[in-house]
Amino acid sequence: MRHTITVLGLGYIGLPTALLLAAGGNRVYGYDINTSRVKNLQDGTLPFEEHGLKELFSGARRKKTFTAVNRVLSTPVYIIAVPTPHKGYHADLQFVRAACKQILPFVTDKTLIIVESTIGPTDSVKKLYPYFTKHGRHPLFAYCPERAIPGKTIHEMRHNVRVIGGYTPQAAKMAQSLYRSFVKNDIQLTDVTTAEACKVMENTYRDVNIALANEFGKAAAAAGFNVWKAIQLANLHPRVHIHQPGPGVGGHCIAIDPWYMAGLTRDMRMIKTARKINDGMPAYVYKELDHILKVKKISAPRIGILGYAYKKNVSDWRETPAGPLSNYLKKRFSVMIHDPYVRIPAVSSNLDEILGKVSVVILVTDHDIYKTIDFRRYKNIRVVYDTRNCLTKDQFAGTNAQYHLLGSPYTIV
Ligand code: SAJ
Repeated sequence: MRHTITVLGLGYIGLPTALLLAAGGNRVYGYDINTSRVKNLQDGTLPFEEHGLKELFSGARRKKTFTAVNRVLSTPVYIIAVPTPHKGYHADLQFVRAACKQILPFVTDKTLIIVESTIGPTDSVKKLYPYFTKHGRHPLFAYCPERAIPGKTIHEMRHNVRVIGGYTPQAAKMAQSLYRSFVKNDIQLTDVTTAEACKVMENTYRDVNIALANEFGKAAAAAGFNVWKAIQLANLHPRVHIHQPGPGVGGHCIAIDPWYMAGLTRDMRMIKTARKINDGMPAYVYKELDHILKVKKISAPRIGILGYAYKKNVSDWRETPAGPLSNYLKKRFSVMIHDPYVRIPAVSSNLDEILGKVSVVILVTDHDIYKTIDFRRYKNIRVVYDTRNCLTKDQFAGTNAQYHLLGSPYTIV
């Protein structure tokens, strides 16, 4: 065994990290405040699906390298991977602080504490480390933000370059040796504040770029060109990488982290504007659809929403733009929602039934399954509004349906 580690927080990031560390030859304890999650893990049940997680879990159980625990034990290393919800311009550190409080009795000047939860620039130096010094401890402390994406978490945790910020160079080096047990790519070392800024800048870059693509989409609809084709051609330029427009930005990262950057000084305008543009996309899509319905003289449609997850081929629906969009639509129309992955009462997994009952379809999430719908089977459908450029013209050959694409002139098939 190389290291004995406790991971606090067994969610989308903490659990895969714990199991990868266990597979990398460490002895790992996993703690979560959710006692039923701990109990289920002890009984062999995973709390969510993620590609490759099952295999890691059964390997760790067989080798007895991972144990889910109900109380925090004394270990030389602690990794904190609890949620940091968004509170105004700051990361809400209540869960991180609670984790720090739980480990405090075991913390000495030799303990290594690593925070993975997304926090704002300077949070470690100004808010977290002082908690330990106030109690007479000077632990080794590092910030190691995760970069993995839902659906490919395990692969990305193994293969992405990692950035580790140390409160001291010694802490950074120790954290590096720990992550070496499963990270196959480069691990760059820096100070804590730079690592915090780097993480938030990555997600801010994407949010602002998506907002720009959404503005291009609005311009395209107004001026009469196809934004998807224009972006594809613009991206052939060697230094241009425009993102894709869509119905808005969801998930627990890109829709939230930019606020931590936007609050650092008063003179921050672009990031706030980008956030507003992306948050405003469900309302824009609703208005566009309303316009299409007026032009087509469809007065009381039954609307089918395709996709509730925040992005394709995953079950995660945190901050999904389908939420506000369906709320706008439900105020005036009868709405049915389909998603093959999201299992909540408002969402059905019976695609054929929904397509057989609605006159208008709006595609919100570009799940692969929608690419093979044969719209000829549903003579009842009059309008299909695609907000992701997911469907193809072939799917509409020989149908009564009119296909409209976000960010393009109104297409008549
Ligand atoms: N989206 C667009 N247009 C695009 C790209 C995405 O509208 O061109 C939308 C998606 O549909 C989705 C949202 O943006 O609603 C975010 O999706 P995503 O796949 O870009 O990102 P997340 O939130 O799932 O994961 C991001 C990743 N960060 C970056 O790519 C910089 C991931 O690496 C991070 O680990 C994660 O945030 C995090 O935890 O911070």
